[in-house]
Amino acid sequence: MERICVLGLGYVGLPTAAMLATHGHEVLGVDVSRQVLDRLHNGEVHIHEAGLRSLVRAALKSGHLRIAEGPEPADAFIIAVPTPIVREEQALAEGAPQGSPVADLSYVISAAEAIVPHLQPGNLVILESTVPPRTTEDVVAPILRRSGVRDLLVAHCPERVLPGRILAELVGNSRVIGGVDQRSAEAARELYASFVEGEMLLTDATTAELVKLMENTHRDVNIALANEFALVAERVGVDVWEAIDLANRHPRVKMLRPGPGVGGHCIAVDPWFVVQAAPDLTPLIQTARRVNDGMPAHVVELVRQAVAGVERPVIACLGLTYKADVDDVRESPALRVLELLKAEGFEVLACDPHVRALPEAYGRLLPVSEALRRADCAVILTDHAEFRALSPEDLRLMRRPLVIDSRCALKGRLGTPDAEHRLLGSGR
Ligand code: SAJ
Repeated sequence: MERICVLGLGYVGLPTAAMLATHGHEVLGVDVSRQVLDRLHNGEVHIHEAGLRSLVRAALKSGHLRIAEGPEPADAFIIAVPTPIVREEQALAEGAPQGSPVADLSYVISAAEAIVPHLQPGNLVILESTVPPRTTEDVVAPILRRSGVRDLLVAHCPERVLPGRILAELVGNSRVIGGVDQRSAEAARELYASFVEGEMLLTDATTAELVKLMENTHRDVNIALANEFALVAERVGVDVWEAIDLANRHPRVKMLRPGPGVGGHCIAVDPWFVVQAAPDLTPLIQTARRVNDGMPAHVVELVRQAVAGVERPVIACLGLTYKADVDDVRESPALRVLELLKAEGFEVLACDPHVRALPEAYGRLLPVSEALRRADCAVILTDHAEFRALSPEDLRLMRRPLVIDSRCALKGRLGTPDAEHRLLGSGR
């Protein structure tokens, strides 16, 4: 496999393109966003991920990675475009069950259609985007086959990398490779073998789709379980964090962590693709989604209780990204908390050292020290290293040192004389 065209230069497509280009392939990276292309042409990378900028720069400099607005003929095409969810109103209009979002496949369909004019006999097309079961067989393959080109190989190889560890996981993780037939799976295995050191697990395309959804749904349901226990612990006077630590000493128990909800472009989204395929068979998955989506409102309730009696309280929201030490605010439960606090009429200060710009509605981003100085109550929504390192002295800047900690970032580090520390999931 020599020439590879990667469609979509986001969190997955860009690292994959750069990795292939630095492992002996001629790669064309394609993106429809002018802004993304301009930045890459200037040697800038629009995604903040350890090691990615130098890898992309090396790939561009070597000439093995080129960037363009549209595809060109190649030996293999990799589709790594987003599959967001269509919001509830539109989903209802499209016939989805009450309130269940459905997948927006428009980017996948456009990418497949963009490839068609360039297809040649024997080409391999790999879909990496996460999709509802049967999409490769029923949506993507038919578009490609309509080209009339003979001998096309088609596979679904879901990406499984964790933001924050993308480059290491791209190489080290095992890879599920689902072909529409055996030859397709084998051809895809050969392509990934140039840089993947993990196991290559061959299966059919629909199984690969379901495996990917199963992985993220497993995580979502287990986070929902932790969140439900957090609420129970508050009611029965227990600290859920201590209880989870103790339960996890059992050799077959692995509870995850409660928090302000589940965000990101995967775990808060992918379970809906399973629901879409079988709404009548997935009550557990649907409930888990709603439990996690209910957590921001619970955090707001904790704030309301904590500042009852304070006149016109000012609330500092510490951490806006969907998880620690990344700069991604997609589907972030922290932003939902901010919106709900504002809707309740609180004065809210936004603070996140990893975020450079926010839509105007969220207000101006403030440095931590300024936000603390102006606040009556600080809510930790993301456990960035900067917040885990906050000291009693930092909190003494506050008008009234009161911290609501939805991530267990400061447990055991603050005593009552330093600051009042209220922990989500603790009824103590
Ligand atoms: N979270 C909790 N409690 C936990 C773990 C996570 O509340 O115990 C929250 C996080 O704060 C965050 C959300 O869940 O808001 C998701 O974070 P994450 O670190 O669990 O996952 P992602 O979305 O960054 O990446 C996931 C990964 N999937 C799994 O671990 C099964 C990654 O391997 C996938 O490639 C990625 O989704 C994807 O693109 O699908």
